[in-house]
Amino acid sequence: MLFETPETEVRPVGLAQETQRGTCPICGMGCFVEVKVQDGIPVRFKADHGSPHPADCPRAGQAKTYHNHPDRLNFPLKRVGRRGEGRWEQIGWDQALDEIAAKLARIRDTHGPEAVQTLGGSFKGPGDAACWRWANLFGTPNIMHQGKNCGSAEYLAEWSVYGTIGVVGYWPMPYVTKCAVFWGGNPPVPGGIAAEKAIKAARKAGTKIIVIDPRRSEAAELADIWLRIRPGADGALAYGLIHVIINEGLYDKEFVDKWCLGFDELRNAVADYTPARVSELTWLPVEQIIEVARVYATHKPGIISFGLGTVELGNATNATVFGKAYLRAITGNLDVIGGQLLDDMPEFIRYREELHWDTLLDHPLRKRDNVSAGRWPVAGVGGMKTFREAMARVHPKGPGPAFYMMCTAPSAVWNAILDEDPYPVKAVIAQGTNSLVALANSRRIHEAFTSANLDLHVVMDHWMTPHAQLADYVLPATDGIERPNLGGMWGFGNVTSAAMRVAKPLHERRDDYQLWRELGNRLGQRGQWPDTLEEWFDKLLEPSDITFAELAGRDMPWLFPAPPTERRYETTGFATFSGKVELSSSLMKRLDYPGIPRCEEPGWSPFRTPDLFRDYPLVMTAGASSPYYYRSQHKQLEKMRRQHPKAFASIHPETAGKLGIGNGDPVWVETPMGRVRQWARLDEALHPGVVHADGLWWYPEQEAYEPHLSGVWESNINSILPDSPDFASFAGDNHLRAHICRVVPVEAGTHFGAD
Ligand SMILES: Nc1nc2c(c(=O)[nH]1)N[C@H]1C(S)=C(S)[C@@H](COP(=O)(O)OP(=O)(O)OC[C@H]3O[C@@H](n4cnc5c(=O)[nH]c(N)nc54)[C@H](O)[C@@H]3O)O[C@H]1N2
Ligand SMILES: Nc1nc2c(c(=O)[nH]1)N[C@H]1C(S)=C(S)[C@@H](COP(=O)(O)OP(=O)(O)OC[C@H]3O[C@@H](n4cnc5c(=O)[nH]c(N)nc54)[C@H](O)[C@@H]3O)O[C@H]1N2
Ligand code: SF4
Ligand SMILES: [Mo]
Repeated sequence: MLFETPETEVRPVGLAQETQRGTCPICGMGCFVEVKVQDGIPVRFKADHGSPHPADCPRAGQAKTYHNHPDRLNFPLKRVGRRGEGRWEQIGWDQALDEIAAKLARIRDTHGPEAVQTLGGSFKGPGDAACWRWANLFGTPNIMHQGKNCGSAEYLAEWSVYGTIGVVGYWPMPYVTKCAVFWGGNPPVPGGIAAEKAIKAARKAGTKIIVIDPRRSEAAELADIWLRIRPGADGALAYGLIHVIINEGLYDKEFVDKWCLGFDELRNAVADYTPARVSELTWLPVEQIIEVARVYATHKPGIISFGLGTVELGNATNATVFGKAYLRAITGNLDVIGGQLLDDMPEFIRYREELHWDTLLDHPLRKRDNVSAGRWPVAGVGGMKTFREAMARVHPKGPGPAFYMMCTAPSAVWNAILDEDPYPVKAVIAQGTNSLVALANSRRIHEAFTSANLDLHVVMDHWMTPHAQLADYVLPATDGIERPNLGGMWGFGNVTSAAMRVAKPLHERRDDYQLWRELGNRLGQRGQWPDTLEEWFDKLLEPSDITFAELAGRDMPWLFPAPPTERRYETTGFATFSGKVELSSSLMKRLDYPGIPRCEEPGWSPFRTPDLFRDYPLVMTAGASSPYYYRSQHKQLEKMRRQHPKAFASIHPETAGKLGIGNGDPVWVETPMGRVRQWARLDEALHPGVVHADGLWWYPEQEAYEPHLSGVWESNINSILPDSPDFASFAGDNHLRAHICRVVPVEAGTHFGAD
């Protein structure tokens, strides 16, 4: 890099305590640490076992290294060369903010506020919510963050069918939950030791554990029944399970008669999904399909989990996520303790009000819906209004985590920049996302980010990522130890935890919140933004009559909602237009979707594109979470790299043998869009026809600038995945798992692309 980073400038902190409670700086999960602070410098981190979620994942030991890493971004940078050339000038925050605000004002005045697109990542803490609040006040409906890909389809399906989200945050309750289905989710990795213990305890107490996953995942290891499904066949499986449950009369007749509309339509929709046909489509034995249907329907109460493996399947996502919702409903598992309790936002935090739901829906400057609403109405402002209307009786203040749902579809963002379709997007402000690595069709994203059409591109991050390298301004963000944290900022989850800022930010790092506050103040939003993040937290906590500092200072620094009660629908009805569970959704019909989705194959698949499958004869899924990384992150941490040094393509030994590939060999993973290099890892537990490719790889140790961009074209599977709108789910998200590929050995002596 062409700028200097002073090594050791640390400001005094002046905090008296030696050992303090804070949040782990490494990822947005915000787990609690005990930190020893000496002369204002955090010198030792330990998991805080007296807290609700101690920092004890495999990355936790890297807290100090992460916080002090020499490659961290510490100063605002302004591009002086071409985009991607890697030439930067260090500037002050005021200059950066003045220039960015002036450009935004010009863009707003010329093209309208909708010409500004924000991009966010996986959950990163309070900056995310501040971003949505800012976008709302500014008047742009073009908000995109990774929640689009990591869940929106599943939540929208739940909203459409029963009006409230039931899938988040519930674990099997030992002795109460009789069956837990982990479908496309692998809790022991995202949830760590606590999740593993919870599953083990439940199983010991008699809960039947079912895991549906093409890989023998950590969760599969703990299961009574593991369904090694073909990636992307989940919709067929869901419809097949419903078929068996209806045919065998195992559904909850009383609940269905009294509370469900559209049962006959559902029965017809699944009529063709006989166990024999589903077996052919899923590559699962007929007996196993029937067994799982019976076990789930007869062991009640039961839960079916959220899972990324079921929401990133493109066209196949639709029947999968709706199918999961129907299964919960027709078995009478909705809103019962130990089953799928329906969750809404807790009242102890002023979240909805602070995010200005109403102004978002009717902003005076905003004339247009987001750039993807034409194609996917469900994820636009208009769609949001329809959902809100349907839910009004039960959720008068509006639904819970609504911003999550309103995100623009990624493919539509690139079209808006490159083709000005349906209207121009001229500015991108990206915070906490490495979109060039994380989203499908990286080449098109690269084209958009380097396009002359884009007048302004700002990135705020901890590191100079391949995405940041293409920005005009790069801004340094604080991490969890040097900023305060109020957990639960995406509005999910019903526990809110608080932790103070433990150390003063190093160098010129600033809270993500401050980017939005400072831009807001320069753009006509004065009076809307408390000066500090701590003060904003105070405002959010007003309904609880507690300040942020008081909450964080408690021995038990978290707020729990009232204990759950069940069957609340008996007094309120469900939060749908009819007040019933709508197996055929009237809301979806109003938005021009079918009431019950058709079960579709993913865009490329053995059954949908058999000709293509002859050339690419393996089914590929990509990007399952690794315990050593959080999505694209942490590749800078040497100790993690020792555990998982590069991108691996897991393949069955028999298949590898036929292809002349040995364990550890470099291989090309090829799709119809191109190839990337990964390293073979032999895995006997996989189906011989299935490959798992590591996702989100880049190599921070390689040259950061064009054409290398830290090796972004080398192993990153998303550079060879399509982002065709035709491949997206009904929510417009990227299709990131369940494709087809071929795997071939890398010829000896091959040099990779850029060098
Ligand atoms: N093929 C395939 N693609 C996938 C997936 C898959 O399974 N398969 N998974 C998808 C999913 S679920 C997700 S969530 C996305 C993830 O996509 P992204 O969110 O874009 O990626 P992350 O790796 O989570 O983080 C992005 C950046 O945030 C920065 N960061 C971390 N903390 C902070 C902070 O506090 N402030 C700021 N400003 N920056 C911070 C990190 O340094 C990192 O560069 O990828 C998606 N892409
Ligand atoms: N350590 C760690 N923790 C994380 C993350 C991380 O990267 N690392 N990422 C965070 C983020 S952003 C998210 S969204 C959550 C996600 O958490 P989870 O929902 O648990 O997601 P993953 O572990 O990515 O994927 C779950 C499983 O889906 C399986 N799968 C792949 N394709 C298919 C398919 O076609 N059908 C089915 N049924 N299953 C399939 C994979 O093999 C994998 O085991 O985790 C969060 N926590
Ligand atoms: S790295 Fe993330 S998940 Fe692991 S302890 Fe730290 S905050 Fe928690
Ligand atoms: Mo995610």
